[in-house]
Amino acid sequence: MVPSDAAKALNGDGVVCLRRAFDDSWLSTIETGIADAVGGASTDVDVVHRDGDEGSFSFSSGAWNSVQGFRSFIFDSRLPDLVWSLLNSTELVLFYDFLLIKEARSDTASTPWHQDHSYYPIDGVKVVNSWVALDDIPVESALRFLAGSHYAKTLYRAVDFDDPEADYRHARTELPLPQIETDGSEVLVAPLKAGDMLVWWSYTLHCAPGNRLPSRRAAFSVNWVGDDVVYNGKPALDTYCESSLQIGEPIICDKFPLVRGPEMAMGRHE
Ligand SMILES: O=C(O)CCC(=O)C(=O)O
Repeated sequence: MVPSDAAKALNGDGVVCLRRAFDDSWLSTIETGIADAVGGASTDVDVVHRDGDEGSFSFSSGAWNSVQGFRSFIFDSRLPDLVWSLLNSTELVLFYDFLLIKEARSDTASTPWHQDHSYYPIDGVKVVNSWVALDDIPVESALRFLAGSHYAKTLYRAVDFDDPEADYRHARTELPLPQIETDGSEVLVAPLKAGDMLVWWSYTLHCAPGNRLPSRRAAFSVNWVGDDVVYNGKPALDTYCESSLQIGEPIICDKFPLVRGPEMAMGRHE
């Protein structure tokens, strides 16, 4: 279902771009979900308007259970099969969804360099972010990735998105981020069309500029874990935690459901 070289690119670079992964009809389903989420169905929506910016940026996390459009996209589209085919895992577990809208001219809504994994209370390396562009995104406002930065499985200090110089309250390692872009490392970036999907490992370092363009720049991402992942109970945002989970155990539960796995295969009717 995915180009044969996609897994190779993901494993080598830490990120891969799947062009035209979703058609307009699935994008409309997500847009319906966005209207519901910002209209109150998501209990975890933030709208931020920074002084000096014309546009706001908003985000919502972990809303799939209460937002029908998100749920339908996550469970009924080809998303789980695409991701599962890249994960090299006997299981595919839904971790959380994330909506990020950078309105036109939200100039300062930049995303600092970070690794998603620095924020998670889990151990394991089969953890991916599948990030779907909802608008055409030129290079100017596109995500940047540090090529191969997932490879060493080094976990860097979590940064505070509002103030990259501040200590993040869920920090769990003192290893500071390297000086990216000034040390000659290769930074990957690509312009995207609405419906293109990026998939990257949770250890891959990435960042994005604010949106200086006169049009919206939005994405809906779904984060997944595989069969090597266990809960470690370290402090993290509520979205990533579940108090009933045992340390050292897999995270499968109502909040983080199993979406693909061997025991879900149908038996043959004799
Ligand atoms: O889209 C962006 O600007 C940031 C997305 C991101 O860094 C993430 O989802 O981890």
